[in-house]
Amino acid sequence: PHVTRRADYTPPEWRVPDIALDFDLAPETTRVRATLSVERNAGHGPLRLDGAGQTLLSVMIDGVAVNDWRLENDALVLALAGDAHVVETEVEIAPDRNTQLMGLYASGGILCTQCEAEGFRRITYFPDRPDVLSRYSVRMTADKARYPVLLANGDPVAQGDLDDGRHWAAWNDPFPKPSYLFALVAGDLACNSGSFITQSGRTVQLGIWVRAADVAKTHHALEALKTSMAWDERVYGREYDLDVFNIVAVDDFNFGAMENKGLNVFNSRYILADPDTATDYDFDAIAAVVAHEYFHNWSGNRVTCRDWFQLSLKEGFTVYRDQSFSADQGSAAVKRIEDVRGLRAAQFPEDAGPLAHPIRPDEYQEISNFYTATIYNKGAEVIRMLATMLGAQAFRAGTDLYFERFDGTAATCEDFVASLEEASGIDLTQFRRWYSQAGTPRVTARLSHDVGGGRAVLTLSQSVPPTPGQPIKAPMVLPLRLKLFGADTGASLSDERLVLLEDDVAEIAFETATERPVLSINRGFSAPVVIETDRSAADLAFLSAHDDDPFARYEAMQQLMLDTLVAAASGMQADQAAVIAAIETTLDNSALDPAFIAEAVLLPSESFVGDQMAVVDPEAIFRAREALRREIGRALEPKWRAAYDQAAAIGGYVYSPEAKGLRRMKTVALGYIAASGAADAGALAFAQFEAADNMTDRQGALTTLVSSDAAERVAALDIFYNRYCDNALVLDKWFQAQALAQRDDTLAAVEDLARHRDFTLANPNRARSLVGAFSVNQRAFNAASGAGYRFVADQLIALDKLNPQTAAKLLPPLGRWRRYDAGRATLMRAELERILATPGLSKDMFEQASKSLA
Ligand code: B3K
Ligand code: ZN
Repeated sequence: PHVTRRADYTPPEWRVPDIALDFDLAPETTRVRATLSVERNAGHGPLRLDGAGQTLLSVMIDGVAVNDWRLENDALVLALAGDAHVVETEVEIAPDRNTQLMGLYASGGILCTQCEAEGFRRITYFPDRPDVLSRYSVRMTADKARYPVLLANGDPVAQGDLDDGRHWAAWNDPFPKPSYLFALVAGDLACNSGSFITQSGRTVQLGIWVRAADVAKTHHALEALKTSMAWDERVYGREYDLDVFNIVAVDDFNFGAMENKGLNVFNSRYILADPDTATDYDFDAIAAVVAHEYFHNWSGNRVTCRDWFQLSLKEGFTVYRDQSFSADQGSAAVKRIEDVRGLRAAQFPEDAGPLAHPIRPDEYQEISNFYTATIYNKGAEVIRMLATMLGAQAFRAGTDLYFERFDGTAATCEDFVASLEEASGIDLTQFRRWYSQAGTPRVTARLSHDVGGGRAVLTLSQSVPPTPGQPIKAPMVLPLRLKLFGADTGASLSDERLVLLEDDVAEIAFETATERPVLSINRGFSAPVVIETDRSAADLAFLSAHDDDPFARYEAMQQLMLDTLVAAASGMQADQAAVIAAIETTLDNSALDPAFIAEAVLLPSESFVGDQMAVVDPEAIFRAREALRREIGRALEPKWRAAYDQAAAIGGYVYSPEAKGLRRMKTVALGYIAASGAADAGALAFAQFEAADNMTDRQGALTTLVSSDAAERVAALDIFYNRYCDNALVLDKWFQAQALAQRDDTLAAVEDLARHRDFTLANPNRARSLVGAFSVNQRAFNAASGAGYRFVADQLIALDKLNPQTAAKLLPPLGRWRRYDAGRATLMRAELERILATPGLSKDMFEQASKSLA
């Protein structure tokens, strides 16, 4: 396989300052005429234009048709005599046969594009790399009845009707951009429009384009867009730069959304919402993704990436920006808990497995495989650590300098770090290891206390585990926020300190400790590391009740629960009582936000428990967790019922942080009532399901019922299906709920669902809702028979023929074989081998499967 290496970067030989594109659009055959002004930039080589899959019709150089071109690995190679020329090509492509959903494709009658990372080459011949920046002018012609709306990047310039029932539109984007940010859309779309006045007083026209029937579901997204625009002005001083900003929602999309300049294209699941069809989680995710794509206008578009190894330059930073934005819209503590939970669920396992890579990778076979939780979420944690170390003011000075210095260019991670370094005066030499070393650092913390002397010493040590290609690691810079509390009085024994652990081992002395201190460490999750302490169950329970950092409180409770679950799953004595008492204290604390309580009392996931064990035993973990859930449910049943009734008393649906917290609490309480085995649990859940005036309550009840043996289970699934079978996004929830069900028959049910008439691998959301969800259902996926592995491998082999990118994204769970017993490991490896032996396997799948076996 061809490997691309970061060290091999060379500047482009040719620049393309201007490109004019002329599209004659039709789903079966679209003709694309491209006119490139090219200028030699470096070297003496021919002009090499990337391509993939198109039919080349003609080539002209400086207005003259030529035949002395050649195709080399799909690239069009032209020998050019001088240093500046005009190159014109004409090609044909077939959008409605494009099942990969990269390049120009059709989704439900809409023609749309996806170019990041390397999709533009599937549209026309071009140096398809992010450091070639061009001004684009685009003309589109299409049938007016089928495609009344024609959109592209930038600002609209002109439009007109032709006499054959066709019409045309021209758009211009004045900002030079890389090809991955190109977009066009043609379709029968309706618009929810709005406007935003920027800080300098310019009016921007905003449009969210969807099918006419869906316009009513776009208000939340439009509001989120306006809020994001104001937030980026206020927090980063970044103003929008074009006269229009359009968003289009399509049903078939490989990921969440795409930040094309002035024309974002979204997976409809991150735009469409109303209370009947979208959960609170969906509403929050919509605002976060709208904000994320909008923020890319500066962190990604105005300043873009030099090469794809720098992907985290835009993605890590933009995730950090959207996380901060969301934290500002509601409870920052709950947002942090959710983000850390997501990091631990997706990124920590990646960092601990065969696909581990640094946030700035050194090599790739297929760049699509590197849109990972590491690049995005660990990347965001790295930016967060920088913000913590610099402080708000210096961090802002650093980002200002970065935006100013690199505006209009293709930059590197190094450029970003150097800007922060220069603006703050802080030496980030060692910190840069976060960009080059993979693996989650582990920190051991031991606190010793000298009773007479009133002195405490904290000994910290760090190690970074080996990862593929990186057997030995150097110590990282770990910013750890920490504080001591008195075990007897609960008083703060120290101010919070920010300790930078830079060496393998360090000792920190605290002078003020007269009573026995309890350590609160990595408060706010200030560093993305695993902390190992010897704190007792009593100390953890104490912190879960008294710590003044909400994240640390949550964390203490999680650690207490984890210790109990790992012990139980390993056949050791487990202290259920301490967990139950800590939950009770939390439930009783009326000063706490219900949204926080709901997060704090939830047990860690089965997979997270598995991640703590030397060998994952999925059955034992499931049994231990269910047993603990049952005990928590039983012991505190009156409290769960009281919490439930209190939350249920909120009345009609409102979308507010308070109401969301209560709805969350309601479903968490319902889950514990059901876990207790109470005879009326099924009826209670079904009543919630039937009476719900919103999807959060309805889905919460359904999820509870789906994992139960309640008589109401099948009825609820049928009612849900019949009510929503015409709504693809809600039907995804129906598939997903069953794939995640904690039941003995989940695998069989999922195999049936894969044959359901509404199941299709052609739609990525549907594929993920069944196959993706099932493969994170730890117990069902890891059935000792290997049938879960076989099912997923079968689906991925089939999906790879349609859509390699989406298939390859779903492969990593099969690569976790090192974490399991020999029997399961053998079965998983056999499926990986079978995938690798499949004729015509994509390079996406080849890279993932071969690395997973290594
Ligand atoms: N930049 C896109 C992701 C593109 C993924 C290509 N495989 C969305 C985002 O991160 O905002
Ligand atoms: Zn992004």
